[in-house]
Amino acid sequence: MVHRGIHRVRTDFTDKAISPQTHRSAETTAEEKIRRKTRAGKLDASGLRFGIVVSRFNEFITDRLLRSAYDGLVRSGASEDDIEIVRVPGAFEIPSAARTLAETKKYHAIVCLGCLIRGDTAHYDVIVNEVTRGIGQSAQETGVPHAFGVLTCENLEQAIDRAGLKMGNKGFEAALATVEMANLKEAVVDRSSSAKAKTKPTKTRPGSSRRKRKR
Ligand code: INI
Repeated sequence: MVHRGIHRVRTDFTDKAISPQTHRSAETTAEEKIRRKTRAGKLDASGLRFGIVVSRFNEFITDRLLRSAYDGLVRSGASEDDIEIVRVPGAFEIPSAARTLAETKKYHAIVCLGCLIRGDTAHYDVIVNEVTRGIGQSAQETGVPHAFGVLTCENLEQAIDRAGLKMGNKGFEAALATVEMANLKEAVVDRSSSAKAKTKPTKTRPGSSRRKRKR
């Protein structure tokens, strides 16, 4: 209702459907429902085993990616004994080494690190496509999460920026992505097996040497 140009603010909410409190609690309920239904992997690497595949080409950059990825895993709780590092000549060789590691089923996740710089090679695009496809294919066909920490840059400056300068460190990001995805897989597998068995699930571990995660 308007009184001489003054909009009266309604405070006598009797209609519960539109009161701000009701609206807010409906929103909270929806958020709460979504939150409860959502699965996301924790950033907890304790008890998980990781393979890191790192290429030697552009070593000045890939060494920085490696150090940061290693740091990311350890700081997330991974034991240094549970991290295996494999070196390959160039980015092109990353997918096959990653697949070899993944197929052993000893690792919960694989971190792939490399650096491709367009200026260095005429066949840059071919290698980029092959590496991307190969890593994705290895992840999908083995069921082991792989992180893509392969820089694809126009020039050396861009690579430096992504290996610890202006753009953070993609090695660190890749490491955290594997931790999250390994935990997500565990959460989803636990959930589906518990739905089938209707009993409390036990944690699944790749390989025969399972061990309980430290809590
Ligand atoms: N490998 C890289 O990791 N980065 C590059 O920029 C690169 N360039 O520029 O050629 C590169 N080439 C090597 C390639 O990955 C293979 O190791 C090589 O072709 C042998 O198979």
